[in-house]
Amino acid sequence: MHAPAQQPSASIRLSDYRAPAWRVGTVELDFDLGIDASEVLARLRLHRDPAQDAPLRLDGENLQLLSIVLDGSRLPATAYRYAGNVLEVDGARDGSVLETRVRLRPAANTALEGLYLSGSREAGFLLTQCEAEGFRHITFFPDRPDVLSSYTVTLRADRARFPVLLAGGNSDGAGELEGGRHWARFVDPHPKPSYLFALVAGRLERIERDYVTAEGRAVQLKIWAEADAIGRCHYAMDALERSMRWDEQTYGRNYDLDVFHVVATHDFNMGAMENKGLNIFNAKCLLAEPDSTTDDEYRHVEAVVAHEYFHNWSGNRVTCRDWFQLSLKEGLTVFREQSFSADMNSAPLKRIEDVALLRRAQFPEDAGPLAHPVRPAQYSEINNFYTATVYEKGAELVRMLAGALGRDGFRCGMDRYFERNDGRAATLEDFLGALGETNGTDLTPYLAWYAQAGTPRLKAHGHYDPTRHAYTLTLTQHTPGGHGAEPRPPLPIPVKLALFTRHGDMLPLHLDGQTSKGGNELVVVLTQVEQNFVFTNVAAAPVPSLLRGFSAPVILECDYTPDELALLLAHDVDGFNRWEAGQQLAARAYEDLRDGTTATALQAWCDALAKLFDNAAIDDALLADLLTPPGEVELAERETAIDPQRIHHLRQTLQQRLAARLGAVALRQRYMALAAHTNTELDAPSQARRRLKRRVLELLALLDTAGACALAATQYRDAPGMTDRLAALSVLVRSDAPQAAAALRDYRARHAGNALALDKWFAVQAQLPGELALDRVRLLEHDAAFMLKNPNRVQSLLGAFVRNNPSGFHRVDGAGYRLLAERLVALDALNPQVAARLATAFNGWQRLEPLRCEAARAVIVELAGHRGLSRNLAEIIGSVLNH
Ligand code: B3K
Ligand code: ZN
Repeated sequence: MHAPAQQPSASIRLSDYRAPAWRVGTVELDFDLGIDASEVLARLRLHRDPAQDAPLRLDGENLQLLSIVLDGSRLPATAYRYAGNVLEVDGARDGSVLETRVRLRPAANTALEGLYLSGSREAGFLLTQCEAEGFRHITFFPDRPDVLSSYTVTLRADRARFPVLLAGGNSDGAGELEGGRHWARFVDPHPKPSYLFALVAGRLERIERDYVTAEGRAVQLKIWAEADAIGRCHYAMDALERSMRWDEQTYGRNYDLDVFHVVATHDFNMGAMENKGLNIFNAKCLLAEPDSTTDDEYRHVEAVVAHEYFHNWSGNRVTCRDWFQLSLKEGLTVFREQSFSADMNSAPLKRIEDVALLRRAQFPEDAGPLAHPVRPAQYSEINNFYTATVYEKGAELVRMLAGALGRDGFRCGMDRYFERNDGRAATLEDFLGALGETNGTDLTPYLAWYAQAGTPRLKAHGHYDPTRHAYTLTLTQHTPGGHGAEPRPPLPIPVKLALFTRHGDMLPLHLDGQTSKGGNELVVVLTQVEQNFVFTNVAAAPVPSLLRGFSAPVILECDYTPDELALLLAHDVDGFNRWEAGQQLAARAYEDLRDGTTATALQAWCDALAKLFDNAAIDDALLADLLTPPGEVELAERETAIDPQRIHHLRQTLQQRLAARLGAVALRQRYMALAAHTNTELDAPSQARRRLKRRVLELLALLDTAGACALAATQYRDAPGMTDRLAALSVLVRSDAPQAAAALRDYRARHAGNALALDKWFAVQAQLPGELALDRVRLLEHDAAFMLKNPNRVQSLLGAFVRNNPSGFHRVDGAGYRLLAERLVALDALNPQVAARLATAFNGWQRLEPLRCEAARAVIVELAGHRGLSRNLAEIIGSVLNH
């Protein structure tokens, strides 16, 4: 099962896809549930593909087989073989019924895949996680997404220990059994793949709400959580209702069962899971209340609730043929969630947040050894492909398609896609086909985006001809990297653009050779390696605003002067591009500092922001984002020999210069004005004020540390909610302030019983910049509340350290790398999925400066040689090392 990293593990290839030789029409599952041991009886009605002559082979991992019965006869040991995670059965025919009985050990399942225990043996509850291949840890089955079956599930358990019994689908009866036991049955009328199966059993409380769909179906919405958490589920209920209405109005999609269950658990490998009719959520993506949840987390809860709900159509009713098509459901559902969140909140801020995430998480992935296409061609462990590329870049590709078709065209195409593929396991070709055909457009050129890794570079060069009053924009594309010599055809790149006068006004656009649309913004699509676009009637050399709204996931290289960027920062009406101009200018300013060159960009950046700082018309939240330069990870992407501590230092200096330009007096005044409105309301202006207040305090801390820390200590003490409390705590900790220790003690005592709040206590300390971080992390690992077994806790301490704290993790002595490697080995034995995700922090080590590069290499080589690594971790380490 566990292959050492040096040996290439068997790869699954897209090109090897074959339709299943055996399908399962109906499944009846009977669970006899217990914490230490559970038994599963599965009754499968089998259908054979007459075109294939293959024996019946079912997936099954770590299953203790108790009995096997085919068409009513118990099979002798000679009639089946269970080896290498496959059960092969002789004598099955089309229409045969196979019954297997297996025993599972939920409490011993630390991988949190299949059936497992959340929480303690005494008080915890049982639940399942099946995507991608967890169902084979529950019973023998053709565990692949193109086998769709009708499920009837019966749960039996002790009533006192498991008062609540839930499975996906509609309720189909419940009752008492002898000996204090009870049962409940669920029937799902919609055939589904095995990865969407789920059950939950234990002591849970619920809140509920009646909902009537646009089509008139009465639905009970029920959110379940442990007693101490149920009071924090009301925000998620509201978000769920908003999501359901939005999908009805925007896509005409209605919910399709009588009940929709949502369950919160503290033990979960990822954010949440869209199981049919029974979504299961990591508590951190569901629970929310002012005292322990920040504004960012509130928005995240809303987004994840929406994402999982939207999967009911994009993923569940229309599912994926195979896991190579994962982005068909994930990219599309992220895009749907992004549109929803933009409608519920501020659209430009949402766009800024999403592009910042893409750059922080996906661009580095796409530039390093873990790069893969949105539709990968092969994999060893599918759980390693739930990546920023499949999700976030995948969403960008859907956004380009939606943009190409326009609002109505996209909606018609989506209607066609859902109708034509309802109840089917589809491919990306089905998706592009439906969208294109409805609109009489051939979208197949966009398939190239799905097939190649790497972030394309788009060069833009403008030339103004004063005699012809013509402005020629030359666009050139190039996608670097790629393993081997695969051809890299030009991609269709939609570039939304506008032209500005030197006074900051937008020009009406006349694109040569095209009937003018008469507007002052348009989209040109680059389809060749290089193309010229000529604009006429341009009175003077303009400043182009390119890739507005981030119309394609590329890196734009444009020879702007600092003044031109400052002009866009001051005047662009596209909120995203305004921010983007500021980011580009800040990056130039950073380079000025780094290279000791003339500080024109630095000056222009500071001057432009000083003006905006005094501009009352600008939104507080946008201003906060404008006052934030690109993050350390993003700045590192511009370097060749990366020294993360130097980058941290330079970025701090950059912000210090900005703070000095704004001035301590002005910063303090603005802080006081914002602090006068302190509340815990979630309306946009209140959230925006908190966001700006935090940024202003952070900037002040770089200028007048003692003064800012005094303000922070007061803010910490008086904070009515978590956003203000955590912001203040973070400023104190990061400034290494004398007040930090007391605040940390207070926080710890105040939130001792709240795991999610405690996670933030670990995370804020793991992000101490520089050399101080490692010792703090080591110390915190000995804290009684630290557990390697809990993914959220691992993420809050180790994840925050290795991923969000480059200057702390990348110590020149390599101690950060050694700590990570040691913890990975321990973690891998418990939970391979979490270990593998953490290990991606080694991505990009080849581009570190020589000392760190060598230190990292030595550690990774040693780790790769470790015997008995899981397939998950081995694949990541192998890829990181070998490419
Ligand atoms: N589909 C799940 C992710 C499953 C991850 C499996 N390792 C959550 C989501 O994207 O909605
Ligand atoms: Zn998803």
